[in-house]
Amino acid sequence: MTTLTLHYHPLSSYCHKVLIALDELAITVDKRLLNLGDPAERAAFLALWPTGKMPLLVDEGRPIAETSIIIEHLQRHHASPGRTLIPHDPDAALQVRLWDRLFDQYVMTPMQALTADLLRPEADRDPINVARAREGLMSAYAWIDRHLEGRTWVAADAFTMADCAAAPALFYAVTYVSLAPQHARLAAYFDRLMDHPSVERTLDEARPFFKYYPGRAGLSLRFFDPKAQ
Ligand SMILES: N[C@@H](CCC(=O)N[C@@H](CS)C(=O)NCC(=O)O)C(=O)O
Repeated sequence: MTTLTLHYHPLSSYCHKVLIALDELAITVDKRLLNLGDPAERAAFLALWPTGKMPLLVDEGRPIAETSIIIEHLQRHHASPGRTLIPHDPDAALQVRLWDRLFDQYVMTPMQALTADLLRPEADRDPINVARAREGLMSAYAWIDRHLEGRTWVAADAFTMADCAAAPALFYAVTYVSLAPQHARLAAYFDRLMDHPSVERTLDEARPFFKYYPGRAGLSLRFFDPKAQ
């Protein structure tokens, strides 16, 4: 019987990061769908973890927060034999942590700012913030594209925690700022991520919820067909 509970929402990019990791490490968890729009649920979740950010893993009653820490915890204590997302070599592991951080800070953060702006009433939208977030994504695309020269995965020869971060960050980011022709390596990496089985399964699970995603107009038909809704 699993001792693990994951508080999550199927549309959340950071939740996707952990769901992909769980799939890669072949770990089963009890999933609890969180509705932070419900005041009672939000209050109960804040009592469990004060930042109110999801996902949150609860391991035998102990809250484990922050996606990179959650994945390291899962790797250390629950990974199935032979499954790994963080290399044993300390320097190689540092590269994985670096690229995990880079995707969180420089792709997830501007992407989340663009979603947050869309969720605001029209009068409260902030074009300066939006322009800054879009520029941030364009700049990140350029340096990630350069880094990908000669690489299959972003931080090591194998799929790692950094790719778990990259997949949802890029999946949602391209709905706001598409990849330009000069980002051919990044576009090929994006396709590799989207075709990777753990990513595919995670996105398949989210599919029924994409109709609620504020940036759904930018989703490709592969993931969301407005006519089929
Ligand atoms: N640094 C956090 C970020 C988590 C995060 O931003 N989660 C978003 C969902 S993708 C969230 O909980 N948003 C709800 C809110 O801010 O109220 C992590 O890595 O876990």
